[in-house]
Amino acid sequence: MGYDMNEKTYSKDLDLTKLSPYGDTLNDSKVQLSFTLPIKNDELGVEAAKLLAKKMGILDPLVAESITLDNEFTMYIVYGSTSHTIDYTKIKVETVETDVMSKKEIEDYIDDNFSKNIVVVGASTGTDAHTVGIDAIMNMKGFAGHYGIERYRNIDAYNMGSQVENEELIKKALEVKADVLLISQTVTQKDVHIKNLVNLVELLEAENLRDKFIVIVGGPRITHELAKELGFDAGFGPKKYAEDVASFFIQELSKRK
Ligand code: B12
Repeated sequence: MGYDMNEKTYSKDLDLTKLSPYGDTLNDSKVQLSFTLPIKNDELGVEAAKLLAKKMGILDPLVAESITLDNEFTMYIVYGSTSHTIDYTKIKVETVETDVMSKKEIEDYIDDNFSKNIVVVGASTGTDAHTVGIDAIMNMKGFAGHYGIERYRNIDAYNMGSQVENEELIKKALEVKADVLLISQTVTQKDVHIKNLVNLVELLEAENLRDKFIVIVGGPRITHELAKELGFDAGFGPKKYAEDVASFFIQELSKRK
């Protein structure tokens, strides 16, 4: 039953068509969730949290913590078993399909395939004030051991920072003759990112500029599938770095030459 230490494999009790969380043992379906309710921290609140968890399909919910945030707000941590499973064998995810190269390979590829430096303009756009994502991709020092594209010897990178209007980004892109636009979007509340991203594509199309640039979006809730749906060339989410996006855009630029 469960993980076999000798075989270093899971036993046949693991059914990937009915995948459920592993807590203490295989298939026990244990989960932990936390949420805040706009009520005071008392017995009634604990019961409310438990009932809500049951409605979410959590069996035998245990309210392990109720934390007072202020007089009218309480945060709950609830343990229990989910009553749901998913069929892992049927999952399909649309991802960017390019060979990811190292920084050196990317620089060599640019030398071999282009007669000039690649020009990239990036920003966190609209009302979005989060800079860490775009900095992770673009800044010299990079992120988590991955240098940003500013450090690539044959990429000219312009990082415009945050809260940059789409019009401003396009203006800069034209001014520096950009090949690639990198957009970062972190705040997704009330779908503000969708409106802003669609607005960028519409502005580019209205000016007949859409095909002039490779347009890429990234952020914690961005998927390649969403990006394509919105009219972008690619989308990158968490655990993606400068090499991932640079590998994509140099190969794409090369295809379009
Ligand atoms: C730091 C932070 C802030 C700072 C930002 C400072 C700064 N200079 O950036 C401040 C305090 C300003 C802030 C403000 C707000 N924040 Co804030 N913030 C965060 C926090 C704690 C960390 C974000 C971060 O830096 N992550 C690290 C980077 C490296 O990760 P990343 O962005 O995902 O980037 C990676 C990938 O996504 C990808 N990537 C990202 N961009 C791009 C672009 C391209 C082209 C590519 C290829 C890849 C790529 O590559 C990166 C490396 O792998 C998160 C919570 C959390 N722990 O994540 C909340 C969080 C993002 N914030 C949130 C919110 C709601 C806000 C506010 C609205 C709060 C408020 N009510 O005022 C405001 C919004 C202000 C605004 N107008 O934008 C929510 C967003 C929820 C949502 N999805 O909408 C979060 C998730 C917190 C939460 N749990 O509620 N925030």
